[in-house]
Amino acid sequence: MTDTVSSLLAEIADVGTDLRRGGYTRPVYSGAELDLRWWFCAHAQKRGLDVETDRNGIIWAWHGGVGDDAIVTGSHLDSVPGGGAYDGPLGIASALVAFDHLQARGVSGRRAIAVFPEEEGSRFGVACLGSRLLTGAINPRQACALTDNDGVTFAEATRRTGLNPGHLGTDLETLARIATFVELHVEQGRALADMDRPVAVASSILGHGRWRIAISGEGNHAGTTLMADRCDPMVAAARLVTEVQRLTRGISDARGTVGRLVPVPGGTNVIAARVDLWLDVRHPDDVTTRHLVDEIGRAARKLAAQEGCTAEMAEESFTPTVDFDPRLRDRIAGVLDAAPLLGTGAGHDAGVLKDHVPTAMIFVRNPTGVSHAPQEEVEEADAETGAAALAGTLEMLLHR
Ligand code: HGY
Ligand code: MN
Ligand code: MN
Repeated sequence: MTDTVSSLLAEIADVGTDLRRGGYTRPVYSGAELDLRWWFCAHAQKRGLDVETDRNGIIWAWHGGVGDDAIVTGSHLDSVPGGGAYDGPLGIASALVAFDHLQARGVSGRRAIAVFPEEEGSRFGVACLGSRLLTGAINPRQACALTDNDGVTFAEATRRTGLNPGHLGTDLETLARIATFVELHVEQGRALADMDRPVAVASSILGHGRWRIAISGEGNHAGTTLMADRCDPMVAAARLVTEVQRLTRGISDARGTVGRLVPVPGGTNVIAARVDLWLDVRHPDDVTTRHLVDEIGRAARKLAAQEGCTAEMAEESFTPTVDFDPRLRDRIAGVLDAAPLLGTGAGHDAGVLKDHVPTAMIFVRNPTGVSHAPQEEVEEADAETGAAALAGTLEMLLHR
């Protein structure tokens, strides 16, 4: 096989391009993401891997047949709206090239590549939905009821891909097959660029959660409603966004983001009846995260009341801070030329799997440090270095 990580990524460079936002918009089970799933399966079959899609929509490509005690790598193919080319696909392309290296070196041992659906939670609102279903971290009935912006449920989207939503849920048999899971991912920051190193091994993942805040007021006509007669949720929402920034800035190392705000009904000449906004809060200490979110909830209710509105907040997902197993972490750093250890503020399926199977991550240098935007970057040489590092890691684990 003569594929390189860059040549593989070049094959999908036109899939899911977003001309309005820039970058890529590849929601789970959309045409674009289904095209990427097909692309991956074709490459896996070309390599003689046994390919199956499990009942949670996770694709598994097996070397050495389906069975226990497998060394597994993988990542995701779905993206955020207007995302970069590497967040997810770099891990998948690197896994294919790493398998080629192992094949060329005659390395035996059962291994697999996994592609997890809805890692970003961009379509149905819950991040790492596939790995949460696999591990039982989300109730399948709750997952089935999740809806996208068009009101399509996750159950219906699952059904349209040929899977039975009634079969979604914990899959201990599949989990038991994984001896170790290692995910390669583009670094979502500039630490490696500043260190002038190509790869790092993950030490931790920041705890993070998502909360939906609905601010309800009185929808009315923009021209016939005097300013004194308004209960305008958009005004309360605007003040809340700056209050999130002020409260979060008061806590070192906390991150608070409102990246999505949807007025209902959303007309230029209409005072909104309701504004839905989504809050993303992260901090190394989960108790601090909870306290900050509680403060933001109180601020939301207070700011809403000032405008004659009401505010309700609901948690959509929460993932506690993850510290990767130091022994596995250090074993991998050892075979990667004493690669630096790096914490990350970004969530990953590896973070969900960590409490169920031995799990690790490898990060590849991103010269811009930007992610979840078109400016995300990985240089060709680093991409190949990353795949070689993954191959070396998998070989070490296969010869454990
Ligand atoms: O949101 C995250 O941290 C990840 O990119 N899903
Ligand atoms: Mn990712
Ligand atoms: Mn991401």
